[in-house]
Amino acid sequence: MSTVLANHVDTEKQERILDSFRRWGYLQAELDPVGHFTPLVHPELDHNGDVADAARRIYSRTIGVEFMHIADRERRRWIQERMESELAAPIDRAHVLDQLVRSDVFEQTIHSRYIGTKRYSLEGNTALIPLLDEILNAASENGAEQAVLAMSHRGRLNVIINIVKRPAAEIFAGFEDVDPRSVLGGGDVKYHIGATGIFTASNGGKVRIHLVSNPSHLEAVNPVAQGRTRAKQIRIGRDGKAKVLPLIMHGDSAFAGQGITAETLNLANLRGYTVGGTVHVIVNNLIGFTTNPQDAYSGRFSSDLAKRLPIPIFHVNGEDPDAVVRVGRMALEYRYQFHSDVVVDIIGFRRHGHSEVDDPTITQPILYRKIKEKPLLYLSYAERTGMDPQPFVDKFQTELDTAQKAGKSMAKKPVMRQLPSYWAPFHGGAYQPSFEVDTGLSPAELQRTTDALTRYPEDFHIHPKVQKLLEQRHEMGYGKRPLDYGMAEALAFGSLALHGIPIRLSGQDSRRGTFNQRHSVLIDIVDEKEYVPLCHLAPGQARVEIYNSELSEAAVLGFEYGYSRDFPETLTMWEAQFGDFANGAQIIIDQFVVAGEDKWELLTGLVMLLPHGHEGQGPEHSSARIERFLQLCARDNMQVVQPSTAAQYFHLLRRQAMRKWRTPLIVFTPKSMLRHPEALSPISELEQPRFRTVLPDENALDAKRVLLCTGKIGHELRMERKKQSMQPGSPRSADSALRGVDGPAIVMLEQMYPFPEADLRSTLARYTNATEFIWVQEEPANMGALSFVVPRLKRVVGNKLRSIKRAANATPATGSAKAHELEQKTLITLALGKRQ
Ligand SMILES: Cc1ncc(C[n+]2csc(CCOP(=O)(O)OP(=O)(O)O)c2C)c(N)n1
Repeated sequence: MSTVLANHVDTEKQERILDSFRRWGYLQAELDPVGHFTPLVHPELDHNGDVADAARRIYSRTIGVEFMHIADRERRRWIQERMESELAAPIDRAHVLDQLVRSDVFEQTIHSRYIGTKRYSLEGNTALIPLLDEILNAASENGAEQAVLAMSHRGRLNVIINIVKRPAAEIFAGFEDVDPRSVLGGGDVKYHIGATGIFTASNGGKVRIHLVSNPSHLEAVNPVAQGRTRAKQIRIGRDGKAKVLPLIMHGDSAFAGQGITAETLNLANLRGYTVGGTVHVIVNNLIGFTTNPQDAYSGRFSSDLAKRLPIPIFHVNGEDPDAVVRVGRMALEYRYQFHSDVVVDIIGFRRHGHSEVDDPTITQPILYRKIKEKPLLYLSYAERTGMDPQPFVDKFQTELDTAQKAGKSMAKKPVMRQLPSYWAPFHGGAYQPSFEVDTGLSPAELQRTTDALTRYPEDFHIHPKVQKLLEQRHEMGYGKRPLDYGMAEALAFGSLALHGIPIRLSGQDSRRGTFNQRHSVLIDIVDEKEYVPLCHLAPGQARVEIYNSELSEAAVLGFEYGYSRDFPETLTMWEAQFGDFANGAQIIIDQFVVAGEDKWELLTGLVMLLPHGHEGQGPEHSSARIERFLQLCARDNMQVVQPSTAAQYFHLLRRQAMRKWRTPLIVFTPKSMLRHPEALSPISELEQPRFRTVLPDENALDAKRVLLCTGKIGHELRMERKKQSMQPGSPRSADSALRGVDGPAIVMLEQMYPFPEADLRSTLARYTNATEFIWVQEEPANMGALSFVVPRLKRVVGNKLRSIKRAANATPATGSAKAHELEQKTLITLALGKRQ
């Protein structure tokens, strides 16, 4: 490609000058329409002459591009050539003007007709609309058929009508707040709700747009959008990455400040998470609520964080719509050329306060005096280009008037989205026992799955420990030794995949398993080649993906939530390294997983695997915070479960995948119990029909004291009870087999929510001699399931209920292993009480 500079550069010195501008030119670019952001003086740009002038025109006008940090020469050259050349095709200015009119006039109309209502106007950055329009036009030319968009409040309604192409009447209906009864106690504000629509590109191509629903929590939607994109891409197959484009918009303060931005950028090139490049647009108004940039980010640009990746960052002055459109195309083409993330930082201003009811002159009086003088962008563009905007304005105003009338008369709150057809078989809502399906397998099916799970190629050099493990698993599958959790899980995954249900699991070190329990990926000890038995079960099986994730909780959980949103038929799972770390993803839990159905009527069958249990490993390797999950339970919004045996875990996973009820599943998983004899299961339990919400103690039906518990403590109580009854002098030791066990009954609550009241009632009714019921937990009194289960258990057993637990504490567990043992012993002794 010949460049406009080619004629000027003929000496080495000239080449060096040019290179300086390529490297630093963006620092002197004229990027800020309100002059808040003065160009830097940079000594390496202090040159005169033709080359310097030409280079300055290219690299220091209204576009500033940071790209010299990219090591790959081809990529740098690609950008240079495009920056230094004339445009391949002229910009359709009439179209740009129309876009600007639509963008500006929409805001003005809402402003004047719904005075004092928040909308988070785009004014000051209305060139975002022609930017997105150009990106989508270019995407369509490159084969895009769908785009997943994510954005916060700012300009969202504008994007919904002008880019997603929802009828404006729906937005007006939102401002009229029609049909409030439909959302009593639920729903969400209008600038958070998602929307779908069809964007028609200038080449006639249709791009289906999915604007992701999001919470107020800024940037939290980023990984969700990427997970959704990945699911859509995988569903399509080979051309998925070209056909589905992710496009995420950010506020400048939020992009710089929120940690999840960094976590999400880091997913870009990871094999389990890549989406072939995300287009990021920072809708930069150089302010965050009342905070100036110098208080919001330490670098010069909000976008500096993006330099963690070798990707280009295009800054563009939002008052130069031609430059904006040019950058949009360049960014999009770069994404398609290099399958890379790319950032567009469109710099404008914010015409009003943070919302329209907020007065910005209190905190930025000088800036807002300047802003007051700024003309609307469509007017300045029309003047600069010599076009008459009025016909565009009249046409759009008429459209809006008609839409407002239609919106006012809407009887129902409009639903701005259409779910893809793959959601048709699934449903949410309140739990019904009729949702249940049988999850047991015949011995023949178990053996077939076992064979496939324990096979590997003949020339594979297997680690001796793994070889032994596979041999043991083979014996487990054939009923020659009891099953542990690792094999129960493998059989659940394998049997589901064989029946066409895809599996996706990701988390830190999930391939091997934090506790050395999974071994889903075999590593050849000679060449480190990988072999995944779950992917070689049988021809025609479903896809199985198990990934080690980056060391993040929020972004990875958000990604898997997003994936589950667009792949409801996949058993999608996120695993925490220890459940304690799940609170790093608290925003994703609270705002998406738990509340998505209530706020947006959007379902997920996501599974969260959270290792839990007090094992003397200190305050941060003990608790997945059962109490917090239980506090969030209402209206059957999720399932909270702690399976106490390998077989229960097997049925639980299969139940989640096989039912059509799509509700999140929170599983507290074992650590020390993973291979503990108490938690192993005979293979026959995999042939049983279903997961059981309550496990009775069949050996102690005549007990006077009934202990109710969940998880590891139940096993510990049983072990101690056994030990005591074996001691010389114990009445139990004489004729044990005939009389059942001595001491209290130990009943396991396997599912805490939905609370299995009917199952508990029928189970506990069998203990006809029982005079006392005790809830026993190893967690401190202010944690664990206690405050959730006690009132519910009282409905079943009345006021006979007592509880035994650790004293209330600020942390879940002691830092001393010995102190832990002492505490645990006391707890168990108290619970077992005097010999009966
Ligand atoms: C995680 C989080 N913290 C705080 C807020 C409150 N809040 C809403 S908008 C906003 C300012 C955002 O500034 P910026 O990212 O620059 O976007 P702008 O509103 O200027 O478009 C803040 C602090 C929030 N929504 N989310």
